[in-house]
Amino acid sequence: MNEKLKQVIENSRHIAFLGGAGLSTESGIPDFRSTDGIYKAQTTYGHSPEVLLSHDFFWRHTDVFYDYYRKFLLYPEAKPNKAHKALAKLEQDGKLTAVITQNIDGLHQAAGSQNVLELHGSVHRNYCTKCRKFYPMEYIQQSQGVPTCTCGGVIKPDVVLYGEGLDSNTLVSAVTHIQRADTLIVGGTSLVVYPAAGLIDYFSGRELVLINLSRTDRDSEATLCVHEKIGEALSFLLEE
Ligand code: CNA
Repeated sequence: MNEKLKQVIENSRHIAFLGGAGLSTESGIPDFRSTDGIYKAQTTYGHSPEVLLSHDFFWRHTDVFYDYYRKFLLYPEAKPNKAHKALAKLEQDGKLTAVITQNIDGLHQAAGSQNVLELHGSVHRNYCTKCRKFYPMEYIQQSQGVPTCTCGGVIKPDVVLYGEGLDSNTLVSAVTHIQRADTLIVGGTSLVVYPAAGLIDYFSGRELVLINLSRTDRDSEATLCVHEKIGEALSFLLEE
């Protein structure tokens, strides 16, 4: 157990958590930058995930987008891991005010977290671009080719694609939680996707903790850096 991490959490009263794809690798969902996910996408489709998951690509090649999306972005069997559960427990204990996530997999909610700010949306919500009717993930999974609504409109995942803006209410709420926090824990993110990565700049509290397998450009600003699997690093919270 990392004693310093334990101490920081014990001494904190208002923790905000900012996370990314690394949170869910221990649930079997690959991230973008440390696995062969990118390689697979590039060799199969001839484009990077950033291109395949862009607004332009969605509208120009909707069928290819959905082929990639179903194979690489939907993980109906994935279950929350120790990291998701530890964060849910910290919230229940009254220490954690918000989970701010770049993930779109819904695993924080599945673990029991209540205040989850999904910066990039969720695969569990999909809407008709014509009449705005909502559809669950299962509908996308089970449909063939381009999923369409009963009204005939094309269905789009409620996921922020590259080239699209983030929901402003979610962003404002994320900034507010970070500004009010005495501790910000950042975990499982390479901190290269903006504006999410820039949210760290709003933090002016005492402890900035980075928990990431690989180094990030912001490591030097942290009061504590933990280069471990985040599920393992936080698992002590589940033993208390
Ligand atoms: P990223 O750029 O793929 O970075 C992930 C980071 O997590 C890397 O630096 C890894 O070293 C680190 N990491 C991997 N596994 C662990 C672990 N077990 N413990 C600690 N660290 C780990 O992902 P970001 O989230 O930074 O990039 C943002 C993109 C990726 C967002 O737009 C996401 O929507 C998108 N994404 C989301 C998911 C998901 O919802 N689960 C999966 C893949 C990509």
